[in-house]
Amino acid sequence: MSSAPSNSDDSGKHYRNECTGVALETVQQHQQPQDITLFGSCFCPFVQRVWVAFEFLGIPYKISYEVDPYKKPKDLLEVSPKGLVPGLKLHTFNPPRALNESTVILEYLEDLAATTTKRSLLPSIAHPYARALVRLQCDHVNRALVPAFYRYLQAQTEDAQIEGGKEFHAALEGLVALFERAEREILGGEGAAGEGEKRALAHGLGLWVEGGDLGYADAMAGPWIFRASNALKHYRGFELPKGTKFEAYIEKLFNHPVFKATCSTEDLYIDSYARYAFNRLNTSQVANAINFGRGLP
Ligand SMILES: N[C@@H](CCC(=O)N[C@@H](CS)C(=O)NCC(=O)O)C(=O)O
Repeated sequence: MSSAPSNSDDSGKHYRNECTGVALETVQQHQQPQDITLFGSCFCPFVQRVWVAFEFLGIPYKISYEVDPYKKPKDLLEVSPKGLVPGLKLHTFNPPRALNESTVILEYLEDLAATTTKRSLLPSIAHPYARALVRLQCDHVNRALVPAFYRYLQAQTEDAQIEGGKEFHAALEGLVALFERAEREILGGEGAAGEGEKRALAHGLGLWVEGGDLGYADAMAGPWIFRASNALKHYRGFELPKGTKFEAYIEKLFNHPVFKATCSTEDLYIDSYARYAFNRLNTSQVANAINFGRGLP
């Protein structure tokens, strides 16, 4: 773990306004008008989880990616009352309607896909217990992993950084324990007979399980795990946990074509997270909530 940064180490890097790399190509492919417009910012992990869902579920969208949520432009406030990205504008209504909150948007996209593209990031509705296990994973991501990420990145003293590193590491291990539980309880033992049935049961359990595809919890957690591999690594010397299965999971997640399609190059995240790493004043609503011990917005 690196020593605490002092303000003189702060190069003053500003957050970016435009995607780079593969994410930029994906943005360019989604500029035609569609029933849904996604309002986003290139660095935002809450946006990325929604973007991954659009891509995986095959729901047509237009992306408006240069939104600056710190400047609160009028068209963002129209779709997201607190001026936070992501926001959706739904043009099938007249006048258009809107949705905000990444977790709510994810559920909306799942419901929409159920009757349109017939794709899903969750286990089948015929397996309510498996769906509940995935929701437990997501609950953990939102209540433990995400706040731990920001607490760690914003920690300024050496002690607080050591504590933050432990907390974030424990949150990752907690997620792994929940992945293992789902694998054991849904796919282990006498549960599944043939290969076909196993594949059907694995659906929605995510990339952790053998033969699994991207799942709901991967979309929920992936953006922070990715930023741990670049921003946390750069500013805090953080290394993702070792171990064959965890490393294989990371490899599958970061190289999944849908996840990759929403990733910019690492420098974008490193620059965009400097303001968190040096805990600059009024960095964001999330940063303020962490500094004042409040729940995240
Ligand atoms: N709870 C929201 C959080 C979204 C959020 O905090 N987005 C950040 C960008 S990563 C934002 O818009 N910040 C603007 C601000 O802090 O004013 C969600 O899940 O959608």
